[in-house]
Amino acid sequence: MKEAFNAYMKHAWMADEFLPVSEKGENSFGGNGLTIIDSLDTLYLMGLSDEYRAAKHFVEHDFAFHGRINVFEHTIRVLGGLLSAYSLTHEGLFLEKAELVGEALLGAFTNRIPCGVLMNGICRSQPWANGKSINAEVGTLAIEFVALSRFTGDARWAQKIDAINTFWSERDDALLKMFIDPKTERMSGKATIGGGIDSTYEYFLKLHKLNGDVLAGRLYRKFEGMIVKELLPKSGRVFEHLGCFMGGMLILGETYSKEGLAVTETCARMYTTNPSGLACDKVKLERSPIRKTLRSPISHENGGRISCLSDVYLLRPEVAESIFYAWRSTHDEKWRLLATQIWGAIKKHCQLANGAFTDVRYVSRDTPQKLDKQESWFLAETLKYLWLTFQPDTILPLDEFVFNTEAHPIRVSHK
Ligand code: DMJ
Repeated sequence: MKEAFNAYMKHAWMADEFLPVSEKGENSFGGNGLTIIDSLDTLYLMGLSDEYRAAKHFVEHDFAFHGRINVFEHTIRVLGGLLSAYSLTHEGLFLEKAELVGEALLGAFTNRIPCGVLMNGICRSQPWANGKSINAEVGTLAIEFVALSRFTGDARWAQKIDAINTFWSERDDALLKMFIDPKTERMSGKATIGGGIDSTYEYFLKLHKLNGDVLAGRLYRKFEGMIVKELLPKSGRVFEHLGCFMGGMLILGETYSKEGLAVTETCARMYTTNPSGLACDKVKLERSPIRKTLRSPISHENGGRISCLSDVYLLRPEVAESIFYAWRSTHDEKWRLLATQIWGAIKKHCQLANGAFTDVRYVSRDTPQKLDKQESWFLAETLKYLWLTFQPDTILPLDEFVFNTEAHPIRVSHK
């Protein structure tokens, strides 16, 4: 974390993202210092005090919330990052800035279903979504909005989430679909557990854990059963790395923790069975991998062959995340061994001489090729979950904190 963040500080300070091979920044999210805000809590938790101080100084003196706002990404990374920093430090500065961000995000609600993009305060959809909102853009605001209302005492954000949850409860008889028309409220497209829908399901459970929301708890139980029946990684299925968060979600939900642990094993195999030790971003499972259990954390014997459909590793966190939940729920050393193994491959293939880490391609070969992006989620999530797997459970106990989908811990309301 220290090396990755220092490289960003040196070459891309205040830019949204870091291109570590070119050694320059890129303002892909409106120029709001996204990487800094996404990294705040990790720096704080790991005790990297010089870097944390610089990041806090940025929030205090340089942070402005402007430009093209991606409602989903800015909610989970910027609003979530600020609320988490506030949850951990109780410093009013972070809540003040979170409120500023929350105020702008309210512009997405010209309808009950929010739009995906704000251009100078005007609602737009993602260019590729044909006027529709993406499911996860609608379902993944709940933790941040409800926490913001609780911390500020201003109910406006929580009211938006109540209205969205009513929308879900009117459609809870089948798995959710990818697109929602904000005007007609019609849902269309495919039902998956991968990108575009993933975190909607996660947030039902986490909102229930955050404040005991009864409707969210009921929705989670209903959808969880359908997910286990229809969307587990099984033979013949295509599965995205993004979908691997499902292991951790099922473990946290407890009813299907056995299935969650099995999903996590399968997802870990996406790394351990690849020659580079890094996972492909999308795979096909050739034969049911969750029928048997893993005998050794580094054995490749269980389950079927995994073939690579998208030969890149984008520093994604979902497998490290599920391993963290698996560790917390079982304390079985095999999860720490898997985390060590995954971390070794990341360090070997993704780290550059300047200390930064980058996305890579050709992970199905022995030696992947370096691309040119240090994703901000690598600092917010991947490194945090790997690190937490080796910390005592008293660091961020799961009955006191809920992690948003960008791994930003928010304190639950009864604590
Ligand atoms: C992160 O921004 C979040 O975890 C999100 O929910 C999904 N995509 C990325 C990481 O892969």
